[in-house]
Amino acid sequence: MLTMEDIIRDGHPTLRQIAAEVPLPPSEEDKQILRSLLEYVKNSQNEEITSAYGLRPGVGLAAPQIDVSKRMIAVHVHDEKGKLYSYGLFNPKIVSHSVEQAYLLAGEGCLSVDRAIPGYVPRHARVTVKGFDEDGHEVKLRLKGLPAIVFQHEIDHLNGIMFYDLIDKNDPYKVSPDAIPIER
Ligand code: K2U
Ligand code: NI
Repeated sequence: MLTMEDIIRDGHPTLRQIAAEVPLPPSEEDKQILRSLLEYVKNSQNEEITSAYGLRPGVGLAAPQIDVSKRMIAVHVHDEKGKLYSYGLFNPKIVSHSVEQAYLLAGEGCLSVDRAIPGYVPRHARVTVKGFDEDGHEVKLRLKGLPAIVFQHEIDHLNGIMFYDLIDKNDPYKVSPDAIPIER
């Protein structure tokens, strides 16, 4: 199982690379990596496992964060109505998005960043994501709220973007007036 020792930290060059497309149908190795990412996120939301292994809780994880520069992400998060979004995706892509923006009121963190960075991270309020599941079948997701934020954070990792890149340096709490605040 993956632990925090497998997660590379800010400053590691892999976090700034553009990750490579995963050839489909996926190899057994790539399927195993995808499964390990989702397993980490699920484990990190289990009190017993997090305390036994010292995991930082998370709702998503991208392959570059374990020093694998391939386009794979895992998300395991509930929306405000309690609906679970649990996905491991190859080659995820935002195919359309709202003009309207949204941001996490609590700001964002990152398992690869060991310090708190204050400020709002403006993101698309709604996104449509296409990707491929571990069997190589296409998945199309229409997302809003916290799941939309999480998928954008993870897809950013595939493009070498860290959440703090998106915080306004001059006014970290600046957001457009019609941006939607989201509780975690
Ligand atoms: O990619 C990662 O580093 C995992 C992040 C993902 C994330 C952070 C902020 C906003 C959206 C996604 C971890 O989940 S950070 C911990 C966390 C836990 C619950 C809600 C938000 C963030
Ligand atoms: Ni992150």
